[in-house]
Amino acid sequence: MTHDFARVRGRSTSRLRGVVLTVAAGAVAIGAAITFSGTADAATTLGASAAASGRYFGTAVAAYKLSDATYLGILSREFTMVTPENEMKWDATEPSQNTFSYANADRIVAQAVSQGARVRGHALAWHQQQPGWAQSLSGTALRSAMLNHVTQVATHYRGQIYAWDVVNEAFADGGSGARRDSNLQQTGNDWIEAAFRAARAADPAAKLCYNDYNTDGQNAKSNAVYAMVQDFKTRGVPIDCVGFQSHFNSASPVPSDYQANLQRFAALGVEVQITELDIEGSGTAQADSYTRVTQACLNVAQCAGITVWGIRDTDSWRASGTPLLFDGSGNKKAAYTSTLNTLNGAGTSVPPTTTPPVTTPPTTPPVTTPPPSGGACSAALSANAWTGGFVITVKVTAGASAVSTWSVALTLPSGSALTNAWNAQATGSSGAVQFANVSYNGRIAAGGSTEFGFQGTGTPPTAVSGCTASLA
Ligand code: G2I
Repeated sequence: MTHDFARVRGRSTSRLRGVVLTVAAGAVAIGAAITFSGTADAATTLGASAAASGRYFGTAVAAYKLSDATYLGILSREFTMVTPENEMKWDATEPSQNTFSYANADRIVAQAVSQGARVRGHALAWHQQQPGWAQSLSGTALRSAMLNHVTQVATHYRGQIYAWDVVNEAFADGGSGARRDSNLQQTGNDWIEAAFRAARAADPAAKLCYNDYNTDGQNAKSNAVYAMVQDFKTRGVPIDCVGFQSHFNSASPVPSDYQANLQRFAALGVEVQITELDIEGSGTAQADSYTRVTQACLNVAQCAGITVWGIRDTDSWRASGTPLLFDGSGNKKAAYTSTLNTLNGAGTSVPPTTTPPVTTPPTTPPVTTPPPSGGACSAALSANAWTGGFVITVKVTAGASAVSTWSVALTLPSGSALTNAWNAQATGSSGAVQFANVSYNGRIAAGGSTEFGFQGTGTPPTAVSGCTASLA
């Protein structure tokens, strides 16, 4: 099977640098008068710049390139979300029926964890890159095999995935608005919702996305996806996000209604994500297109982040179109600079509203601890909990001065355990735990904020016990 994009796609300067102030939640402990001037520097990496508005900036990653020092250097410096380019696909993870192969995907997940990035899982059910044994199945046998695949893979990565592309590219191109005719579609029109239900049961904390291409503007195909998402929301089929691949070139430029299209999906109550961005071209034209896409995401509160489909042009699935942000030598292109600058203009944009990734209503209402005024930093916690587990988002806010490092302390209830964290380095997994900044989010401008999160089993904590920071 081939992929047809041809048609539509086509400082503050402080004299007290290093001073550490500790502020207990709800109680202010601040030293004598400290004076500051100036404002924080703009962030200098894609990930840090996106984090300033609560978003991520990701890339597709190939496991076999992790031994390339240039590649690994850019990956770990710039990106806060990682998508395995091929390693989580059906042919890679289940080469023989019921025999699972996770080594390459696990390497990518381990790299993501080591650099404090999150992972987008891609993809559980797709008509392409199916193993031969699945291609030869049909009907009930294929349906069962597909659902078993979804269950097994989502279970293997339970608690480690920010969002799964549960179903990829299930709609036909062109004006029909029909489902793509595939072996999966032939198992019955309800195959998509069956896949989403299986994924939710296997990993209740992962956001579940539908992902497609040629749906980046309003057209017959995106209208059909829209109708499906609306229907799923109405009937309670678990779906949390829609991925817009955003593969662009001169034949298929960034649609004029790109932002409006993202916004209309967001209005359905799903998060929107730009999942596979690449834009063929060079120079200013390419840079301007990247600006448009980036600004569109920043302008839509529910746009959680942007993932580019590879690091250097030479890493791209369509390398000849030089569609990425770094050249073959790993140098930053004009498109990189325009993207970074656009992200850095985002300081005042509204952070995305997150959809609770849970099937059952939260058993613990969101709890916040009031930010202590005048402290070095404060931290506010919100919880989404379900029977047996929870996801916590913590907003760390700098006080009247910029900070360069921070740490948040809290105590997990007895019997609860931390399973993983993102945008922070965790110490401890039960009882008293601490979360320190990672390389790209230590610096917070005066009055600014950043977010990190963690996941655990048992019952959620309801408050932070303190926030400590070094002044910048
Ligand atoms: O086609 C671009 C993307 C469209 N949306 C879904 C994505 O999953 C898709 O990614 C591409 C990968 O970038 C390619 O790397 O999916 C292709 C397969 O449909 C990937 O190509 C495959 C080649 O077809 C294989 O021959 C090769 O063994 O990559 C494999 C690993 O390099």
